[in-house]
Amino acid sequence: MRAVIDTGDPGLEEWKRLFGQLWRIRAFEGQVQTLAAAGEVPGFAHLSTGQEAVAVGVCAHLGREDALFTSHRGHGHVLAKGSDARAMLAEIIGRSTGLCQGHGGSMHLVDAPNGVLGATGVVGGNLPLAAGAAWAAQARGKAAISVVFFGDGATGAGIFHETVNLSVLWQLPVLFVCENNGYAEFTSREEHSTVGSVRAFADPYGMAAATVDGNDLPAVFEAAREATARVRSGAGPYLLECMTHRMAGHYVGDAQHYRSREELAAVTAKCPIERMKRRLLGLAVAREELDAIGEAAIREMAQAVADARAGAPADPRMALCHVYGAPALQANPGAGE
Ligand SMILES: Cc1ncc(C[n+]2csc(CCOP(=O)(O)OP(=O)(O)O)c2C)c(N)n1
Ligand SMILES: [Mg+2]
Repeated sequence: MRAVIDTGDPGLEEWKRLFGQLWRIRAFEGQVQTLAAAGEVPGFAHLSTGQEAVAVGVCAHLGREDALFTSHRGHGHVLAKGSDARAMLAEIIGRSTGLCQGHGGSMHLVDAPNGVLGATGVVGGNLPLAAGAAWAAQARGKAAISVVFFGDGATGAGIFHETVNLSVLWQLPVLFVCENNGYAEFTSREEHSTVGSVRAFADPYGMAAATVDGNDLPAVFEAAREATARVRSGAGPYLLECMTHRMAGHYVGDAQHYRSREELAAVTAKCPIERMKRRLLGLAVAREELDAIGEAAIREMAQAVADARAGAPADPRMALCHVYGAPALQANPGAGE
């Protein structure tokens, strides 16, 4: 933690708060896992267990006015940005009290008043949207920046390269945060790409970039502090590659036959929460205080599930509202025959 304390250290109370944020994401997704296993989550649920330090370390530097875009693995990012856990859970289990009135679900969380302009299940689909929001901020002369979280697999999509090229050309205020967990679904990075480091993709485009240990909260915090400050200053886009590991399967229910027991044990040993706990213990924070922070997060999320469940189910008659098509087209396709 020393290096961080020397440069922009937010102080012990803030580190404890951020440790609590790691726990809030872990506890939130623990609830999602239980709900999904019980069949209460329509569609797939992808957990970010093991990757929480990226969400917390980056979002610590964002305000509500900054735009955030995320992927199919986005619960942690949205929570760390400050969205309401109850409304998120209600969305995930299809309640009308959800962030999107239950129309979007786990992979399509949107909370515009909080700057969460969207999650998407289309791998790489969030990248040009983030550049668009950055372009809008630039055109309006606003200080806000745009941040997009995506996986290493998304860099195989052409749209990643198109977006980076234009972002550098137009010097857009966009921060690309790649969570490099070494897998795209069930395929390891070695099996699907000849380019090991995602950071290397920045060089030919002349984009500033850094790679950081994504399981080390203070390291991510410091790297993101530099990256966001640079993007805010008008110096153009930035790529922050966070090396991390997903401790769970690709989705809830993935038996992970493609990973050895040894690999899973090694990944579990790198848990970002345990790591931060050791750091804080080293700074003489009492074990009891840290345990209480985790327990409070678990209680908060259990209550959030109860609150979410109390909401009315999304009304199927509303399914075609808030879409681009005119309501008349949705009412009765057979009319006029
Ligand atoms: C355009 C598109 N192609 C394929 C898929 C199927 N798919 C869902 S997740 C995924 C892997 C994504 O890997 P990565 O970007 O590394 O994210 P991670 O799941 O590791 O967080 C794929 C190929 C999709 N959703 N969208
Ligand atoms: Mg990946």
